[in-house]
Amino acid sequence: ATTRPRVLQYGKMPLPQLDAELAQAYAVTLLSEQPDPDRFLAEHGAQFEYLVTTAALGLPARVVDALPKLKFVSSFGVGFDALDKDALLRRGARVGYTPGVLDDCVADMAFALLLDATRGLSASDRFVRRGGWSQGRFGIHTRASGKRLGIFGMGRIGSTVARRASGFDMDVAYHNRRTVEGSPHQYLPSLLELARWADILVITAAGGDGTRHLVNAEVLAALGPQGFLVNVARGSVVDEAALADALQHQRIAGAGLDVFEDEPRPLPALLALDNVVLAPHIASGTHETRRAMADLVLRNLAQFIATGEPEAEVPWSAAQQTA
Ligand code: 8YV
Repeated sequence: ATTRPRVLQYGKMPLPQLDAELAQAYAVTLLSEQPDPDRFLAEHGAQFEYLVTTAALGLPARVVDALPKLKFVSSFGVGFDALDKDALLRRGARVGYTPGVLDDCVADMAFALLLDATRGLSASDRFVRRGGWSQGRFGIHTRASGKRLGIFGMGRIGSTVARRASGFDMDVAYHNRRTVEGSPHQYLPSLLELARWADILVITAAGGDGTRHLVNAEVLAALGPQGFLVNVARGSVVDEAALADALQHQRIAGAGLDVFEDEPRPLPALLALDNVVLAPHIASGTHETRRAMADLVLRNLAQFIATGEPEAEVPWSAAQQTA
């Protein structure tokens, strides 16, 4: 029998089947199950060239620095803000990820949150369950169709959200680091102007230092008391304390959030509010999409091992620097 390549798996995958498939194809060590992970790394770190992680777990510098032979990281997810870029570049390790295959489900979730927040669907469910219906009426809410939809971050996911919006007769404008060539939508040169223009602001921008807290108290004030915020990107893009304050004092009308600054701990102030819908980072969490992401994680790893070129590589990955 041929020996299977060694793989260090940083933690459990968001699709249990993938844990089994990795263990079948590779000699896998699950780092999170080691009695003392740091000691394991110190003693055995030099044995591993390949590592598997997820966008949510990320990869800290401490781990990269303990893997002197690391060549390739296959990450489950499209976000790469939690992978330590500097440590990986120093190591010369390349990084595969899973863009494209989750756009539809993330855009679907943006619309689910948008419709829920504007129509009060989750609040209405709580109302029915607590027997409120037999006591009185549920309040009236806000129409979603025909509204102005502002999209912050016009990448693959943002443009999929924009396509959905046309079915709701929405007017779409966007803000992005740069204008997107060929986009039929109006570009607004600042996030503040987009917030001022929009009835509903959807965040589909990358996380990381470049977007940290860009949605702040000023942007929320510009969105205004009739405005709604939807975030399916990263919690770090929004100043969550400022958002909770704006929701509490009705400086915006409502919000739908799939992501938070400190997951899995949404700011406690949010839990008490009826005008915000809270989801536990599930936008990509469908059988179909998680399967497609798992397949790409496996293909990236197998192809890197076989050819030295993964199918999909993060923009700053080592090879791209020299390309
Ligand atoms: C994943 C995500 O559910 O793709 C991403 O960047 O945040 C989600 O799709 C998550 O990363 C799984 O760990």
